[in-house]
Amino acid sequence: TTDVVCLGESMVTFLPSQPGRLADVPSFGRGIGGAESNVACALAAAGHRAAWVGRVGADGFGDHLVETIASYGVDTSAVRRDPVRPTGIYFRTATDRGTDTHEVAYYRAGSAASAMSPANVPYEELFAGRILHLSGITAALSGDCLELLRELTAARPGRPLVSFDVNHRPHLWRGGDADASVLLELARRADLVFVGEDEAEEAWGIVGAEAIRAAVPEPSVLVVKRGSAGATVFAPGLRPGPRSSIAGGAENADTVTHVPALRVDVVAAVGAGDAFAAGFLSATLRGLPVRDRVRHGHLMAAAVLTVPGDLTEPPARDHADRLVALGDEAWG
Ligand code: KDG
Repeated sequence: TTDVVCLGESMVTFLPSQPGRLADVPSFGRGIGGAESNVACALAAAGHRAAWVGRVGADGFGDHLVETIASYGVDTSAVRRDPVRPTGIYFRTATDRGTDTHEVAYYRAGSAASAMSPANVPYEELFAGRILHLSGITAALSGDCLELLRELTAARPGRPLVSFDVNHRPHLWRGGDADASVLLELARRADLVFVGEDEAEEAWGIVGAEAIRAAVPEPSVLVVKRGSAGATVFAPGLRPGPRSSIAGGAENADTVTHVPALRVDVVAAVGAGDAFAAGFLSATLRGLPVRDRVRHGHLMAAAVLTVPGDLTEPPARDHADRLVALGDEAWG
């Protein structure tokens, strides 16, 4: 069986040849992006069975996405092709220090992926994994996409564990019918939620990890990411074994675990959240203790933070395990 099925829009990404304003960049190199396929690629690279389900155009960019994502070992057999709508693309800028805000120019309105809806996705494939990984980006693409996320997060028999990365993208919510408060509703319906402290404040006006937990009490496991300060996990008494350990035991009160991040020289932050989710999910599938789940997340994120693109080869599993096992003094 598949370990993790990821659903979302992937795009061909254009990375600038030099830092500076978008208006001044002379040329761009091609990469791929898409938060959920990034998670699938990182999971596959880490040795898990991962699938990506999306919708691309019947065009060369769609071919490129499917071929590249498949080359990571991801199962792309359930990807749908839209005969009319194009594959989404986006451009972004880089800054010299890598940490400043980037300009992002999306060309994805009316894309093939924005036409995903409860009527045209392959449910059997979506529910075939142990975990279904979704993100708030999809909710912003169209009314149909939002409906789809509501469908997929609804409690129903046979639904796999739902992992939800809030992924608030302010650009995408401008001018739409819905607003980012729906991300709170979706987060409450998931079993495992990833959210940045900064995005919770930006999207919901909720400040601090404890307040986020109070607003999102339902998911068994809530991971609040706090940038270079690390991450805080709220989870009711984790038990061993992948499924039960994700679902936790509702009878137990939350345990709260803070895990410092690694210090790295950031080249580009894009993709780091996806890598973190992949590391956390990978360690969860392996039934590792919560601290080590976060450390695996931090390790995968650190690798992506040091490259300009969304994806990089993760450290080999035994290497990652050795780094995760280092004492607290190494982890800050
Ligand atoms: O997490 C990285 C993504 O943000 C990037 O690949 C592009 O999916 C993307 C988006 O919608 O922002």
